Amino acid sequence: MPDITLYFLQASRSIRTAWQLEELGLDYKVEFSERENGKAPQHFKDNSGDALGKFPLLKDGDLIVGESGAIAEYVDAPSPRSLVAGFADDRHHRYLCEKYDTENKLLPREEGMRVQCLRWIHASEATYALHALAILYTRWFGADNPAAAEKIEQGMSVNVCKDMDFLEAELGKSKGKFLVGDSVTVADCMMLFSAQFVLMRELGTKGRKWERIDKWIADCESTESYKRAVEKTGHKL
Ligand SMILES: N[C@@H](CCC(=O)N[C@@H](CS)C(=O)NCC(=O)O)C(=O)O
Repeated sequence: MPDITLYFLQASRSIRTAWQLEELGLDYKVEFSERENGKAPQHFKDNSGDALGKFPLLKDGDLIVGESGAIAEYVDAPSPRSLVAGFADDRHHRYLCEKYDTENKLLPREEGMRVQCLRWIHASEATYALHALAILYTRWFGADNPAAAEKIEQGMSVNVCKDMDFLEAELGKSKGKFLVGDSVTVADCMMLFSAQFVLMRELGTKGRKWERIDKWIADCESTESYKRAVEKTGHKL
């Protein structure tokens, strides 16, 4: 069994990683911290051994992997060598080269689905979190200039609504109840937190509702693996 430790900050993207580890049935330890004044406590950052002090953080033996998207690719993706033609179906080679998603459960082997999943890994941060955080930070730091803050929020909410419309439309196209088909993939594991974050804090949503997104969130939260991740880590939104 691998020697995996997940540094888990309460109410954070860390749940993305815990859910993937549960999906893959991996054994892992959790180093958990509540937030203090909304932040990760300094001692937790220091203990994690990573200078940036952001979570999730995964330790696999001596290796430290930061960034939830990079952790997803590290855990789920085969190493580049196993993508080389002729090696992909070699069971022995797969056993040696693919890190932990040896069955291609979370990152499908089929190219179209794989590309979709990779897109969602990156979109969860570079598009969805980016637009939502611009609004959150404006609310936090723009209080002394309410007119400018309002202008930024109105401007960014156009992006957020477009993002959510896109997610809604993609869910409509999926052949199953999850984002990329009828079983959980890394796309769901990465995107769930982003969508919950936008909706719960009403970051640019302008009072709108997205029915398919609401149903998908409920379906994700009802999976046994997600429930186990929440129970094991103590995650609360
Ligand atoms: N892009 C990074 C973002 C990591 C991040 O900002 N995590 C926040 C929690 S969601 C954090 O650790 N904050 C602690 C702090 O700023 O004190 C990722 O996806 O892992």
